[in-house]
Amino acid sequence: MGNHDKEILEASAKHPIVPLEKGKFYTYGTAGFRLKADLLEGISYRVGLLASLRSRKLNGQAIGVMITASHNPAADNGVKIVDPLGDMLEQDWERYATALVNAPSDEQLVQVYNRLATDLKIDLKSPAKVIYGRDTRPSGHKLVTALADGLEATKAESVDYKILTTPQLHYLVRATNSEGTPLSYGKVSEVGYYEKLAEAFVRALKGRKINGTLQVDCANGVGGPKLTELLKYIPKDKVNFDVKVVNDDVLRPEVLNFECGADFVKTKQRAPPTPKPQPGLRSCSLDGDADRLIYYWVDPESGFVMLDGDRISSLAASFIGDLVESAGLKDDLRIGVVQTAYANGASTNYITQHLRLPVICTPTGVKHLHHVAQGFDIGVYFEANGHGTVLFSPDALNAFKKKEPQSPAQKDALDTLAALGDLINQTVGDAISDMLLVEVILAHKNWSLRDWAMTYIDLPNRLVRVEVGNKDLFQTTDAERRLLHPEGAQDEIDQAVKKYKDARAFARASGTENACRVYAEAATRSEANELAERVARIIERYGAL
Ligand code: 16G
Ligand code: MG
Repeated sequence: MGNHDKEILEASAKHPIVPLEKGKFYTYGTAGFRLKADLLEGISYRVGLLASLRSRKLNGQAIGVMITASHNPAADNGVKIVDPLGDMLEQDWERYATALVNAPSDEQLVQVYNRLATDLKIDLKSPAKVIYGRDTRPSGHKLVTALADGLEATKAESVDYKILTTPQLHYLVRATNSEGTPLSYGKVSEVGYYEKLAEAFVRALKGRKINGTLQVDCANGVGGPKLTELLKYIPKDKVNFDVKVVNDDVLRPEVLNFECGADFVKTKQRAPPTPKPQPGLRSCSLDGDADRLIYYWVDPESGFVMLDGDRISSLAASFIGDLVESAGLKDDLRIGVVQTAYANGASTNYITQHLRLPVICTPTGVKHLHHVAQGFDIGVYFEANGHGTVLFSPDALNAFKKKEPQSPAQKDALDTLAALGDLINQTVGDAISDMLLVEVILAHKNWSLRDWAMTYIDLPNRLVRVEVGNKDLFQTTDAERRLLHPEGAQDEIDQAVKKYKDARAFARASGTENACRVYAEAATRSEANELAERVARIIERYGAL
Protein backbone atom coordinates (compact mmCIF):
# COMPACT_ATOMS: atom_id res chain seq x y z
CA MET A 1 0.00 0.00 0.00
CA GLY A 2 1.23 3.47 -0.90
CA ASN A 3 0.44 6.68 0.93
CA HIS A 4 -2.44 7.97 -1.14
CA ASP A 5 -4.09 4.79 -2.43
CA LYS A 6 -7.46 5.23 -0.84
CA GLU A 7 -7.80 8.89 -1.76
CA ILE A 8 -6.66 8.31 -5.34
CA LEU A 9 -9.15 5.47 -5.81
CA GLU A 10 -12.05 7.43 -4.38
CA ALA A 11 -11.43 10.56 -6.42
CA SER A 12 -10.66 8.58 -9.56
CA ALA A 13 -14.16 7.13 -9.49
CA LYS A 14 -15.46 10.70 -9.87
CA HIS A 15 -13.27 11.46 -12.88
CA PRO A 16 -13.15 8.33 -15.01
CA ILE A 17 -10.95 8.05 -18.07
CA VAL A 18 -12.81 7.57 -21.36
CA PRO A 19 -11.53 4.30 -22.88
CA LEU A 20 -10.15 4.54 -26.40
CA GLU A 21 -10.47 1.91 -29.16
CA LYS A 22 -8.28 -1.12 -28.70
CA GLY A 23 -4.65 -0.38 -29.52
CA LYS A 24 -5.08 3.41 -29.18
CA PHE A 25 -3.51 5.46 -26.41
CA TYR A 26 -3.59 8.99 -25.14
CA THR A 27 -0.23 10.65 -25.66
CA TYR A 28 1.46 13.64 -24.12
CA GLY A 29 2.39 15.50 -27.31
CA THR A 30 4.12 18.81 -28.10
CA ALA A 31 1.24 20.64 -26.46
CA GLY A 32 0.50 18.21 -23.60
CA PHE A 33 -2.79 16.30 -23.85
CA ARG A 34 -5.03 18.10 -26.32
CA LEU A 35 -8.42 16.62 -27.26
CA LYS A 36 -12.15 17.21 -27.36
CA ALA A 37 -12.90 18.58 -23.89
CA ASP A 38 -15.26 15.75 -22.96
CA LEU A 39 -12.37 13.28 -23.12
CA LEU A 40 -10.21 15.30 -20.77
CA GLU A 41 -11.74 15.16 -17.32
CA GLY A 42 -10.07 11.89 -16.27
CA ILE A 43 -6.88 12.99 -17.95
CA SER A 44 -6.82 16.26 -16.04
CA TYR A 45 -7.31 14.38 -12.78
CA ARG A 46 -4.41 12.08 -13.56
CA VAL A 47 -2.20 14.98 -14.62
CA GLY A 48 -2.79 16.25 -11.09
CA LEU A 49 -1.28 13.04 -9.74
CA LEU A 50 1.70 13.40 -12.02
CA ALA A 51 2.25 17.06 -11.15
CA SER A 52 2.38 16.10 -7.45
CA LEU A 53 4.96 13.42 -8.17
CA ARG A 54 7.02 15.83 -10.25
CA SER A 55 6.98 18.48 -7.51
CA ARG A 56 8.01 15.91 -4.88
CA LYS A 57 10.79 14.65 -7.15
CA LEU A 58 12.09 18.23 -7.38
CA ASN A 59 12.16 18.88 -3.63
CA GLY A 60 8.75 20.48 -3.43
CA GLN A 61 9.41 23.17 -6.03
CA ALA A 62 6.20 24.44 -7.60
CA ILE A 63 5.04 22.76 -10.80
CA GLY A 64 2.49 24.41 -13.10
CA VAL A 65 -0.50 22.97 -14.91
CA MET A 66 -2.14 24.97 -17.70
CA ILE A 67 -5.55 24.12 -19.09
CA THR A 68 -5.87 25.42 -22.63
CA ALA A 69 -6.22 24.29 -26.23
CA SER A 70 -4.58 27.42 -27.60
CA HIS A 71 -5.77 28.09 -31.17
CA ASN A 72 -8.11 25.07 -31.38
CA PRO A 73 -11.89 25.50 -31.54
CA ALA A 74 -13.85 26.09 -28.33
CA ALA A 75 -14.95 22.44 -28.02
CA ASP A 76 -11.36 21.29 -27.52
CA ASN A 77 -9.21 21.69 -24.48
CA GLY A 78 -5.79 20.62 -23.27
CA VAL A 79 -3.69 19.99 -20.19
CA LYS A 80 0.02 20.60 -19.97
CA ILE A 81 2.65 20.69 -17.28
CA VAL A 82 5.19 23.44 -16.62
CA ASP A 83 8.55 22.73 -14.94
CA PRO A 84 9.96 24.82 -12.05
CA LEU A 85 11.86 27.35 -14.14
CA GLY A 86 8.76 27.97 -16.20
CA ASP A 87 9.89 25.81 -19.10
CA MET A 88 8.17 22.75 -20.59
CA LEU A 89 7.95 19.43 -18.78
CA GLU A 90 11.20 17.43 -19.01
CA GLN A 91 10.90 15.01 -21.90
CA ASP A 92 11.44 11.82 -19.87
CA TRP A 93 8.40 12.66 -17.84
CA GLU A 94 6.14 12.76 -20.88
CA ARG A 95 6.35 8.96 -20.79
CA TYR A 96 5.27 8.87 -17.15
CA ALA A 97 2.34 11.15 -17.95
CA THR A 98 1.33 8.82 -20.76
CA ALA A 99 1.64 5.78 -18.47
CA LEU A 100 -0.57 7.29 -15.76
CA VAL A 101 -3.21 8.53 -18.16
CA ASN A 102 -3.48 5.21 -19.98
CA ALA A 103 -3.82 3.01 -16.87
CA PRO A 104 -6.97 1.04 -17.77
CA SER A 105 -8.62 0.93 -14.33
CA ASP A 106 -8.59 2.91 -11.09
CA GLU A 107 -6.68 0.09 -9.40
CA GLN A 108 -4.07 0.03 -12.12
CA LEU A 109 -3.82 3.79 -11.85
CA VAL A 110 -2.85 3.43 -8.20
CA GLN A 111 -0.31 0.78 -9.15
CA VAL A 112 1.30 2.92 -11.84
CA TYR A 113 1.40 5.88 -9.42
CA ASN A 114 3.12 3.86 -6.71
CA ARG A 115 5.48 2.22 -9.17
CA LEU A 116 6.56 5.60 -10.52
CA ALA A 117 7.15 6.80 -6.96
CA THR A 118 9.32 3.76 -6.22
CA ASP A 119 11.23 3.76 -9.50
CA LEU A 120 11.93 7.48 -9.29
CA LYS A 121 12.76 7.32 -5.56
CA ILE A 122 10.06 9.81 -4.63
CA ASP A 123 9.14 10.23 -0.98
CA LEU A 124 5.35 10.47 -1.01
CA LYS A 125 5.36 12.09 2.42
CA SER A 126 7.48 15.03 1.32
CA PRO A 127 5.86 18.36 0.40
CA ALA A 128 4.47 19.06 -3.05
CA LYS A 129 3.22 22.29 -4.61
CA VAL A 130 1.28 22.76 -7.83
CA ILE A 131 -0.12 25.99 -9.26
CA TYR A 132 -2.57 26.13 -12.13
CA GLY A 133 -4.61 28.29 -14.46
CA ARG A 134 -6.91 27.98 -17.43
CA ASP A 135 -7.98 29.91 -20.51
CA THR A 136 -11.54 31.15 -21.09
CA ARG A 137 -13.04 27.89 -22.45
CA PRO A 138 -16.21 26.88 -20.56
CA SER A 139 -14.92 23.30 -20.18
CA GLY A 140 -12.03 24.67 -18.12
CA HIS A 141 -14.17 24.68 -14.95
CA LYS A 142 -14.74 20.94 -14.95
CA LEU A 143 -11.13 20.19 -15.84
CA VAL A 144 -9.87 22.38 -13.03
CA THR A 145 -12.13 20.59 -10.55
CA ALA A 146 -10.73 17.23 -11.67
CA LEU A 147 -7.17 18.53 -11.46
CA ALA A 148 -7.75 19.95 -7.98
CA ASP A 149 -9.15 16.58 -6.86
CA GLY A 150 -5.95 14.90 -8.09
CA LEU A 151 -3.86 17.36 -6.12
CA GLU A 152 -5.95 16.95 -3.01
CA ALA A 153 -5.84 13.14 -3.20
CA THR A 154 -2.05 13.29 -3.27
CA LYS A 155 -1.89 15.98 -0.58
CA ALA A 156 -0.20 18.62 -2.67
CA GLU A 157 -0.45 22.25 -1.70
CA SER A 158 -2.02 24.13 -4.59
CA VAL A 159 -2.92 27.59 -5.87
CA ASP A 160 -5.71 28.19 -8.37
CA TYR A 161 -4.83 31.28 -10.40
CA LYS A 162 -8.11 31.02 -12.31
CA ILE A 163 -8.02 32.56 -15.77
CA LEU A 164 -4.56 33.28 -17.21
CA THR A 165 -2.69 33.34 -20.49
CA THR A 166 -0.33 30.40 -20.87
CA PRO A 167 2.79 32.61 -20.55
CA GLN A 168 1.38 34.20 -17.37
CA LEU A 169 1.23 30.77 -15.76
CA HIS A 170 4.81 30.08 -16.86
CA TYR A 171 5.81 33.41 -15.30
CA LEU A 172 4.07 32.56 -12.03
CA VAL A 173 5.77 29.16 -11.78
CA ARG A 174 9.20 30.72 -12.12
CA ALA A 175 8.32 33.64 -9.83
CA THR A 176 7.07 31.22 -7.17
CA ASN A 177 10.23 29.14 -7.24
CA SER A 178 12.62 32.07 -7.25
CA GLU A 179 10.83 34.16 -4.62
CA GLY A 180 13.21 35.56 -2.02
CA THR A 181 16.34 34.41 -3.90
CA PRO A 182 18.85 36.64 -5.70
CA LEU A 183 17.37 35.32 -8.97
CA SER A 184 13.84 36.42 -8.09
CA TYR A 185 11.84 36.61 -11.31
CA GLY A 186 9.22 39.05 -10.06
CA LYS A 187 6.28 39.33 -7.69
CA VAL A 188 4.26 36.14 -7.34
CA SER A 189 0.98 37.46 -8.66
CA GLU A 190 -0.78 38.36 -11.88
CA VAL A 191 -0.36 42.01 -10.91
CA GLY A 192 3.37 41.36 -10.49
CA TYR A 193 3.46 40.22 -14.13
CA TYR A 194 1.77 43.43 -15.35
CA GLU A 195 3.97 45.64 -13.20
CA LYS A 196 7.14 43.98 -14.41
CA LEU A 197 6.23 44.23 -18.09
CA ALA A 198 4.87 47.77 -17.89
CA GLU A 199 7.89 49.07 -15.99
CA ALA A 200 10.36 47.40 -18.37
CA PHE A 201 8.42 48.69 -21.39
CA VAL A 202 8.72 52.30 -20.23
CA ARG A 203 12.40 51.80 -19.42
CA ALA A 204 13.17 50.13 -22.76
CA LEU A 205 11.47 52.93 -24.71
CA LYS A 206 13.56 55.59 -22.96
CA GLY A 207 11.23 58.37 -24.03
CA ARG A 208 11.02 57.28 -27.66
CA LYS A 209 7.71 57.82 -29.35
CA ILE A 210 5.44 55.07 -30.62
CA ASN A 211 3.94 56.07 -33.97
CA GLY A 212 0.22 55.70 -34.64
CA THR A 213 -2.34 53.20 -33.44
CA LEU A 214 -1.74 49.48 -32.94
CA GLN A 215 -4.77 47.24 -33.42
CA VAL A 216 -4.54 43.95 -31.52
CA ASP A 217 -6.77 41.03 -32.48
CA CYS A 218 -7.04 38.78 -29.42
CA ALA A 219 -8.69 35.75 -31.10
CA ASN A 220 -11.61 36.21 -28.67
CA GLY A 221 -9.42 34.41 -26.18
CA VAL A 222 -7.84 35.02 -22.81
CA GLY A 223 -5.34 37.50 -24.28
CA GLY A 224 -8.12 40.11 -24.66
CA PRO A 225 -8.95 40.79 -21.03
CA LYS A 226 -5.32 40.30 -19.98
CA LEU A 227 -4.00 42.80 -22.50
CA THR A 228 -6.64 45.32 -21.43
CA GLU A 229 -5.49 44.82 -17.86
CA LEU A 230 -1.81 45.23 -18.73
CA LEU A 231 -2.50 48.50 -20.55
CA LYS A 232 -3.76 50.02 -17.29
CA TYR A 233 -0.26 49.64 -15.85
CA ILE A 234 1.46 51.62 -18.62
CA PRO A 235 1.63 55.24 -17.41
CA LYS A 236 -0.08 57.51 -19.92
CA ASP A 237 2.06 60.49 -18.93
CA LYS A 238 5.23 58.60 -19.90
CA VAL A 239 4.20 56.58 -22.95
CA ASN A 240 1.80 57.38 -25.77
CA PHE A 241 0.73 53.80 -26.49
CA ASP A 242 -2.48 53.93 -28.49
CA VAL A 243 -3.83 50.38 -28.60
CA LYS A 244 -7.14 49.29 -30.04
CA VAL A 245 -8.07 45.90 -28.60
CA VAL A 246 -10.39 43.95 -30.94
CA ASN A 247 -11.86 40.43 -31.00
CA ASP A 248 -11.85 40.29 -27.23
CA ASP A 249 -15.27 38.70 -26.67
CA VAL A 250 -14.67 35.90 -24.19
CA LEU A 251 -18.32 35.44 -23.28
CA ARG A 252 -19.40 33.64 -26.46
CA PRO A 253 -17.33 30.45 -26.75
CA GLU A 254 -18.29 29.91 -30.38
CA VAL A 255 -16.27 32.94 -31.49
CA LEU A 256 -13.01 31.79 -29.87
CA ASN A 257 -10.34 31.49 -32.61
CA PHE A 258 -13.11 31.78 -35.19
CA GLU A 259 -11.90 33.68 -38.25
CA CYS A 260 -9.41 35.58 -36.15
CA GLY A 261 -6.23 35.11 -34.14
CA ALA A 262 -2.60 34.40 -35.03
CA ASP A 263 -3.25 30.91 -36.36
CA PHE A 264 -5.99 32.14 -38.71
CA VAL A 265 -3.81 34.96 -40.00
CA LYS A 266 -0.74 32.78 -40.49
CA THR A 267 -2.46 29.85 -42.19
CA LYS A 268 -4.93 31.84 -44.31
CA GLN A 269 -2.42 34.60 -45.01
CA ARG A 270 -5.05 37.29 -44.62
CA ALA A 271 -6.38 39.70 -42.01
CA PRO A 272 -9.39 38.65 -39.90
CA PRO A 273 -12.58 39.79 -41.68
CA THR A 274 -13.83 41.50 -38.51
CA PRO A 275 -13.34 44.25 -37.72
CA LYS A 276 -13.18 45.27 -41.35
CA PRO A 277 -9.47 45.73 -42.16
CA GLN A 278 -8.48 49.37 -42.30
CA PRO A 279 -5.83 50.03 -44.95
CA GLY A 280 -2.44 50.88 -43.49
CA LEU A 281 -3.37 50.21 -39.87
CA ARG A 282 -0.55 48.59 -37.87
CA SER A 283 -2.09 45.34 -36.65
CA CYS A 284 -1.18 42.16 -34.85
CA SER A 285 -2.94 38.99 -33.74
CA LEU A 286 -2.48 36.84 -30.66
CA ASP A 287 -3.64 33.21 -30.57
CA GLY A 288 -6.24 31.78 -28.15
CA ASP A 289 -3.86 31.47 -25.17
CA ALA A 290 -1.61 34.41 -26.08
CA ASP A 291 1.64 32.62 -26.77
CA ARG A 292 1.79 33.32 -30.50
CA LEU A 293 2.09 36.68 -32.25
CA ILE A 294 1.83 37.73 -35.91
CA TYR A 295 2.02 41.33 -37.22
CA TYR A 296 0.48 42.54 -40.49
CA TRP A 297 -1.13 45.39 -42.34
CA VAL A 298 -3.29 45.74 -45.37
CA ASP A 299 -1.47 47.85 -47.92
CA PRO A 300 -3.59 50.05 -50.20
CA GLU A 301 -1.36 48.97 -53.11
CA SER A 302 0.08 45.52 -52.46
CA GLY A 303 -2.68 44.10 -50.25
CA PHE A 304 -2.09 41.99 -47.15
CA VAL A 305 1.48 41.94 -45.83
CA MET A 306 2.38 39.64 -42.95
CA LEU A 307 5.28 39.81 -40.50
CA ASP A 308 5.46 36.39 -38.89
CA GLY A 309 7.70 34.70 -36.33
CA ASP A 310 10.67 34.72 -38.72
CA ARG A 311 10.33 38.47 -39.09
CA ILE A 312 10.05 39.04 -35.34
CA SER A 313 13.11 36.86 -34.91
CA SER A 314 15.24 38.76 -37.40
CA LEU A 315 14.01 42.12 -36.10
CA ALA A 316 14.90 41.18 -32.52
CA ALA A 317 18.25 39.67 -33.52
CA SER A 318 19.22 42.72 -35.52
CA PHE A 319 18.22 45.18 -32.76
CA ILE A 320 19.80 43.25 -29.92
CA GLY A 321 22.91 42.50 -32.00
CA ASP A 322 23.40 46.24 -32.61
CA LEU A 323 22.85 47.06 -28.93
CA VAL A 324 25.41 44.47 -27.86
CA GLU A 325 27.91 46.01 -30.25
CA SER A 326 27.20 49.56 -29.02
CA ALA A 327 27.49 48.32 -25.45
CA GLY A 328 31.00 47.04 -26.19
CA LEU A 329 30.02 43.47 -25.39
CA LYS A 330 30.40 41.96 -28.84
CA ASP A 331 33.41 39.84 -27.89
CA ASP A 332 31.94 38.74 -24.56
CA LEU A 333 28.51 37.45 -25.50
CA ARG A 334 27.54 34.79 -28.04
CA ILE A 335 24.33 35.64 -29.89
CA GLY A 336 22.53 32.96 -31.89
CA VAL A 337 19.21 32.44 -33.63
CA VAL A 338 17.20 29.22 -33.47
CA GLN A 339 14.64 28.34 -36.14
CA THR A 340 12.80 25.30 -37.46
CA ALA A 341 12.64 23.94 -40.99
CA TYR A 342 9.54 26.11 -41.55
CA ALA A 343 11.60 29.30 -41.34
CA ASN A 344 11.54 31.10 -44.66
CA GLY A 345 14.90 30.63 -46.43
CA ALA A 346 15.11 34.38 -46.98
CA SER A 347 15.07 34.97 -43.22
CA THR A 348 17.82 32.42 -42.66
CA ASN A 349 19.95 34.11 -45.35
CA TYR A 350 19.31 37.54 -43.87
CA ILE A 351 20.35 36.43 -40.40
CA THR A 352 23.47 34.52 -41.45
CA GLN A 353 24.67 36.79 -44.24
CA HIS A 354 23.47 40.26 -43.32
CA LEU A 355 23.43 40.09 -39.53
CA ARG A 356 26.29 37.58 -39.52
CA LEU A 357 24.78 35.56 -36.70
CA PRO A 358 24.74 31.77 -36.43
CA VAL A 359 21.42 29.98 -37.08
CA ILE A 360 20.60 26.55 -35.69
CA CYS A 361 17.66 24.53 -36.99
CA THR A 362 15.75 22.25 -34.58
CA PRO A 363 12.69 20.01 -34.85
CA THR A 364 9.27 21.68 -34.48
CA GLY A 365 7.97 22.44 -30.97
CA VAL A 366 8.87 25.13 -28.50
CA LYS A 367 10.76 22.82 -26.16
CA HIS A 368 13.35 21.98 -28.83
CA LEU A 369 14.01 25.59 -29.75
CA HIS A 370 14.06 26.72 -26.14
CA HIS A 371 16.64 24.11 -25.22
CA VAL A 372 19.03 25.06 -28.03
CA ALA A 373 18.58 28.80 -27.38
CA GLN A 374 19.78 28.21 -23.81
CA GLY A 375 23.18 27.32 -25.26
CA PHE A 376 23.84 30.96 -26.24
CA ASP A 377 24.35 34.05 -24.08
CA ILE A 378 21.57 35.60 -26.12
CA GLY A 379 19.41 33.02 -27.84
CA VAL A 380 16.70 34.33 -30.15
CA TYR A 381 14.17 31.65 -31.01
CA PHE A 382 10.94 31.80 -32.98
CA GLU A 383 8.84 29.43 -34.99
CA ALA A 384 7.44 30.92 -38.19
CA ASN A 385 3.95 30.53 -36.65
CA GLY A 386 4.76 33.19 -34.05
CA HIS A 387 5.83 31.17 -31.00
CA GLY A 388 9.07 32.45 -29.53
CA THR A 389 11.16 34.59 -27.25
CA VAL A 390 14.72 35.74 -26.54
CA LEU A 391 16.69 34.08 -23.75
CA PHE A 392 19.48 35.84 -21.87
CA SER A 393 22.08 33.85 -19.92
CA PRO A 394 22.94 34.92 -16.36
CA ASP A 395 26.29 36.17 -17.73
CA ALA A 396 24.52 38.37 -20.23
CA LEU A 397 22.11 39.83 -17.66
CA ASN A 398 25.02 40.45 -15.34
CA ALA A 399 27.04 42.19 -18.02
CA PHE A 400 24.12 44.54 -18.83
CA LYS A 401 23.92 45.63 -15.21
CA LYS A 402 27.57 45.57 -14.14
CA LYS A 403 29.63 46.74 -17.10
CA GLU A 404 31.07 50.24 -16.60
CA PRO A 405 29.95 52.34 -19.57
CA GLN A 406 32.73 54.21 -21.40
CA SER A 407 30.44 56.68 -23.11
CA PRO A 408 26.83 57.94 -22.97
CA ALA A 409 26.05 55.81 -26.05
CA GLN A 410 27.38 52.74 -24.27
CA LYS A 411 25.32 53.53 -21.21
CA ASP A 412 22.22 53.94 -23.34
CA ALA A 413 22.77 50.54 -24.98
CA LEU A 414 23.43 48.81 -21.65
CA ASP A 415 20.31 50.32 -20.08
CA THR A 416 18.16 49.24 -23.01
CA LEU A 417 19.57 45.70 -22.90
CA ALA A 418 18.89 45.48 -19.16
CA ALA A 419 15.31 46.65 -19.76
CA LEU A 420 14.84 44.02 -22.49
CA GLY A 421 16.01 41.38 -20.02
CA ASP A 422 12.97 42.24 -17.91
CA LEU A 423 10.55 42.94 -20.75
CA ILE A 424 11.05 39.66 -22.61
CA ASN A 425 9.45 36.63 -20.96
CA GLN A 426 12.34 34.29 -20.16
CA THR A 427 10.17 31.26 -19.50
CA VAL A 428 8.35 30.78 -22.80
CA GLY A 429 7.20 32.71 -25.87
CA ASP A 430 4.67 35.32 -24.74
CA ALA A 431 2.63 37.18 -27.35
CA ILE A 432 1.96 40.18 -25.10
CA SER A 433 5.59 40.55 -24.06
CA ASP A 434 6.79 39.96 -27.65
CA MET A 435 4.36 42.60 -28.87
CA LEU A 436 5.81 45.14 -26.43
CA LEU A 437 9.28 44.17 -27.65
CA VAL A 438 8.34 44.75 -31.30
CA GLU A 439 6.81 48.13 -30.38
CA VAL A 440 9.99 49.12 -28.54
CA ILE A 441 12.17 48.17 -31.50
CA LEU A 442 9.98 49.97 -34.05
CA ALA A 443 10.01 53.06 -31.81
CA HIS A 444 13.81 52.97 -31.45
CA LYS A 445 14.31 52.57 -35.17
CA ASN A 446 11.44 54.94 -35.99
CA TRP A 447 10.18 52.29 -38.40
CA SER A 448 6.76 51.58 -39.83
CA LEU A 449 5.73 47.99 -40.59
CA ARG A 450 6.63 48.74 -44.19
CA ASP A 451 10.22 49.63 -43.20
CA TRP A 452 10.38 46.40 -41.23
CA ALA A 453 9.06 44.37 -44.16
CA MET A 454 11.68 45.91 -46.48
CA THR A 455 14.59 44.21 -44.68
CA TYR A 456 14.31 41.18 -46.97
CA ILE A 457 11.85 39.58 -49.36
CA ASP A 458 10.26 36.29 -48.34
CA LEU A 459 10.56 33.36 -50.72
CA PRO A 460 7.11 32.24 -51.90
CA ASN A 461 6.09 29.15 -49.95
CA ARG A 462 3.25 26.74 -49.52
CA LEU A 463 2.14 24.41 -46.77
CA VAL A 464 -0.01 21.35 -47.53
CA ARG A 465 -1.62 18.91 -45.13
CA VAL A 466 -1.70 15.30 -46.35
CA GLU A 467 -3.97 12.61 -44.88
CA VAL A 468 -2.09 9.33 -44.44
CA GLY A 469 -2.98 5.92 -43.03
CA ASN A 470 -0.37 6.05 -40.30
CA LYS A 471 1.69 9.18 -39.87
CA ASP A 472 4.20 7.35 -37.67
CA LEU A 473 5.61 5.67 -40.79
CA PHE A 474 7.18 9.00 -41.60
CA GLN A 475 10.40 9.39 -39.69
CA THR A 476 12.73 12.29 -40.16
CA THR A 477 16.32 13.31 -39.54
CA ASP A 478 18.32 16.54 -39.84
CA ALA A 479 15.82 18.61 -37.80
CA GLU A 480 12.90 17.21 -39.81
CA ARG A 481 14.37 18.35 -43.10
CA ARG A 482 14.85 14.83 -44.50
CA LEU A 483 12.78 11.65 -44.37
CA LEU A 484 14.52 8.48 -43.21
CA HIS A 485 11.40 6.35 -43.69
CA PRO A 486 9.56 5.18 -45.71
CA GLU A 487 12.59 4.22 -47.77
CA GLY A 488 12.73 5.87 -51.17
CA ALA A 489 10.43 8.79 -50.31
CA GLN A 490 13.27 11.26 -49.70
CA ASP A 491 14.93 10.36 -53.03
CA GLU A 492 11.71 11.21 -54.81
CA ILE A 493 11.41 14.51 -52.93
CA ASP A 494 15.01 15.34 -53.87
CA GLN A 495 14.24 14.68 -57.53
CA ALA A 496 11.18 16.92 -57.37
CA VAL A 497 13.09 19.77 -55.68
CA LYS A 498 15.82 19.67 -58.37
CA LYS A 499 13.32 20.73 -60.99
CA TYR A 500 12.85 24.19 -59.43
CA LYS A 501 14.99 27.27 -58.87
CA ASP A 502 16.00 28.19 -55.28
CA ALA A 503 13.69 25.46 -54.08
CA ARG A 504 13.43 23.51 -50.87
CA ALA A 505 10.82 21.08 -49.62
CA PHE A 506 10.31 18.69 -46.75
CA ALA A 507 7.63 16.47 -45.25
CA ARG A 508 7.10 15.52 -41.61
CA ALA A 509 4.50 13.82 -39.46
CA SER A 510 2.44 16.31 -37.46
CA GLY A 511 2.92 16.15 -33.70
CA THR A 512 -0.66 17.24 -33.04
CA GLU A 513 -2.84 15.30 -35.51
CA ASN A 514 -2.75 12.17 -37.66
CA ALA A 515 -1.47 13.78 -40.84
CA CYS A 516 1.72 14.74 -42.60
CA ARG A 517 2.68 18.28 -43.42
CA VAL A 518 4.51 19.27 -46.58
CA TYR A 519 6.37 22.56 -46.89
CA ALA A 520 7.83 23.91 -50.11
CA GLU A 521 9.45 27.16 -51.13
CA ALA A 522 10.75 28.29 -54.51
CA ALA A 523 11.64 31.38 -56.50
CA THR A 524 8.06 32.04 -57.65
CA ARG A 525 4.64 31.48 -56.16
CA SER A 526 3.53 29.10 -58.92
CA GLU A 527 6.68 27.02 -58.56
CA ALA A 528 6.28 26.82 -54.78
CA ASN A 529 2.67 25.67 -55.24
CA GLU A 530 3.61 23.14 -57.90
CA LEU A 531 6.46 21.72 -55.84
CA ALA A 532 4.29 21.43 -52.73
CA GLU A 533 1.64 19.55 -54.71
CA ARG A 534 4.24 17.19 -56.17
CA VAL A 535 5.70 16.37 -52.79
CA ALA A 536 2.19 15.96 -51.35
CA ARG A 537 1.46 13.33 -54.03
CA ILE A 538 4.68 11.50 -53.11
CA ILE A 539 3.67 11.47 -49.44
CA GLU A 540 0.15 10.35 -50.30
CA ARG A 541 1.53 7.44 -52.29
CA TYR A 542 3.93 6.31 -49.55
CA GLY A 543 1.32 6.93 -46.86
CA ALA A 544 -1.12 4.62 -48.58
CA LEU A 545 1.36 1.69 -48.83
C1 16G B 1 2.44 22.61 -31.01
C2 16G B 1 3.67 23.34 -30.57
C3 16G B 1 4.11 24.33 -31.60
C4 16G B 1 4.28 23.67 -32.93
C5 16G B 1 3.04 22.91 -33.32
C6 16G B 1 3.32 22.06 -34.53
C7 16G B 1 4.28 24.07 -28.34
C8 16G B 1 3.87 24.85 -27.14
N1 16G B 1 3.41 24.05 -29.33
O1 16G B 1 1.35 23.48 -31.09
O2 16G B 1 5.31 24.89 -31.18
O3 16G B 1 4.58 24.62 -33.93
O4 16G B 1 2.69 22.03 -32.27
O5 16G B 1 2.19 21.32 -34.86
O6 16G B 1 5.35 23.49 -28.40
P1 16G B 1 2.30 20.09 -35.83
O7 16G B 1 3.29 19.10 -35.25
O8 16G B 1 0.92 19.55 -35.92
O9 16G B 1 2.79 20.62 -37.15
MG1 MG C 1 -0.95 29.00 -28.19
